[in-house]
Amino acid sequence: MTTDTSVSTYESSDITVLTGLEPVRARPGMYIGSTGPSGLHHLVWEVVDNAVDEAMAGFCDRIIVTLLPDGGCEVSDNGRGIPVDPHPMYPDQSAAEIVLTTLHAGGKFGGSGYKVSGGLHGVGVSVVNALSRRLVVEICRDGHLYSLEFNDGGNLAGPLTKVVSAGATATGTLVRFWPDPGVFEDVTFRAQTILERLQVMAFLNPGLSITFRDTRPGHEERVVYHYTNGLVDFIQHLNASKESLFPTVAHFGHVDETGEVDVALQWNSGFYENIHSFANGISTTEGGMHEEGFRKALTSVANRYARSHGFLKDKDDNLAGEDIREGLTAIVSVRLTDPQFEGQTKAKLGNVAMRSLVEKATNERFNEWLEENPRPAGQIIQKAMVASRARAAARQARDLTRRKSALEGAGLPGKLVDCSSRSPAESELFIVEGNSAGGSAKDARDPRTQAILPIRGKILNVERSRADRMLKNAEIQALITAIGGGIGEAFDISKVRYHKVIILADADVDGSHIRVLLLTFLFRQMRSLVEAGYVYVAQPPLYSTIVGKEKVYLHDDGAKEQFISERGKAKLEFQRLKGLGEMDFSELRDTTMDPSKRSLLRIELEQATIADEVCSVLMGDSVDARRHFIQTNARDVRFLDI
Ligand code: 0RA
Repeated sequence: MTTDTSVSTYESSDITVLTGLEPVRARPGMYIGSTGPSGLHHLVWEVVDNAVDEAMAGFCDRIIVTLLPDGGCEVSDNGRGIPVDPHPMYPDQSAAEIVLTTLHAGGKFGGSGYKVSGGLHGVGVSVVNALSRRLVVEICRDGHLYSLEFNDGGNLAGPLTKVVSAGATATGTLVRFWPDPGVFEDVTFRAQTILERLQVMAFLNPGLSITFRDTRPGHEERVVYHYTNGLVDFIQHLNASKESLFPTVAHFGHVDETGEVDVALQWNSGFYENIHSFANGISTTEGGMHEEGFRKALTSVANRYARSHGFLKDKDDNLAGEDIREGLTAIVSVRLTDPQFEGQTKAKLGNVAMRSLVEKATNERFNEWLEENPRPAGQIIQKAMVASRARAAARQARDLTRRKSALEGAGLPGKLVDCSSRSPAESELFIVEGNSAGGSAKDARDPRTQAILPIRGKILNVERSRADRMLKNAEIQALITAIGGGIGEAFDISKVRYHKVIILADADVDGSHIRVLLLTFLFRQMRSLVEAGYVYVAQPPLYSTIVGKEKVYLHDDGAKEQFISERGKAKLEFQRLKGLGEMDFSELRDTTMDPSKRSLLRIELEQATIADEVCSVLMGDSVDARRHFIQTNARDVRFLDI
């Protein structure tokens, strides 16, 4: 409330009506999520989705995405080409102009649109135009090459021009755009982000060839994704770093009047389930109706098979879904006319019809597959039965821990030095390697908001152990009780006691190993903690130097080089810091713990499939896969950092 008593008059001239593409520039976040890196890449997805729509409709089999030397991005396809004839309702505008300047005009334009369409927000390529400082479209159609150009967020630079006569049969669209630096925090595209997405699109659209070319100086590379076996290739790719239980991949599909579904699945010898679902080519990371139908049918088909083939006797309980899904890798991809995306991140499919479609397909076709493949079928059931026994043992171990902690009183691990605040939003848990460092951290902390959990050396590798063994491990138990949200499918983020869980380990090789073990545990057992952005890695500095009377800490070699270059000629001596254990409490506080001085790395889950793969490669059984990964990614700082 203010005490301002001035009366404001409201006139029609005060009301601003946003026309054309103005609303997009006024609120970019509403159309592309954010103006950060994710929003920037959204522009690429929007254009590529249009081209993929053209492929899904059966008119295009080649897409080329090129990052240009001057920072632009070009997407070309050999589809029908955006129509160029005058629009019946707006005779002085070409259809292409309308598609590029009108919201929601995209591929559905003209009524004879597609059966299905990607484009998460359905806003189309006009949004890309609105958020670009320049955009050029070239269209091959009717034997001609047309060109159309826009500046400064979608202002037409001139009318559609017929450039030359192309080959009589060639058709296609090329969109070249330069994101507006006035809109985006940073207009630099990241090749890896684009590659990962293009690969998934190629898996979901068998036969479609997607080429990525980075022609920016210093970045040069060219990659072609082209899979003839679609989801089967996808599953083999996901399981490549794992030991599969049997060589075949089950693959089936079904079409009815509500849409179409395509499912592929295989099991590996690991303990985690790995289900990825898609709707119209969009990753539904929050699941939804299609996943629900799949899980339900999978459980009932497996139980029916187990009973009819004597694996389960009359007196035995049914196998639980989670036991059947142990080690499962599956892709469920549906296509439908009007997808409803719900959930926190709009990544959950809400169309009820998809539940029965997928359930029916899985019930019928997966059952057939089991009957036709008795050896793998037996292996699947046997693995589920072992998982079921292990789960019973794990329950016992958990009950035992609960009783034990109940006897101990508060129920928190004895080693935890808790903070006094009871508000998770301001509380931080430092997981600290080694007891001596734990001691310094205890002295360096702010006791109100910072808690310390010292752990002894390397925790158990959860990638290679089942839940029962995991729960018997004292370090793991302490972590679970300290964090407070439980584990696995039952993990409840609302019960978590800290909104920052910070891993504090040395900057050396052993420290890296501990970080990876802890991150593997958190990713596998508390995934929503990672997804919520609650997991951090502290970055203790590698070097210190004295300037005058002040001690300056430098995080890594890069920071050291920069520091030297900024002081041209001063004589500097650097001390290499050895480890957390050798820092006294004031050093630890100033470099790593004090929120006003420290630098933390937040762990982000960019793509669950990639994270899963990295976990299995680095922590799983295949030594060859690990060696290959380390050799190929040794210079990728993303993986060095985590
Ligand atoms: C509107 C209508 C038609 C195709 C397209 C748009 C179209 C858009 C893009 C964007 C990138 N590549 C594209 N390819 C096609 C249908 C055209 C027809 O019926 O001939």
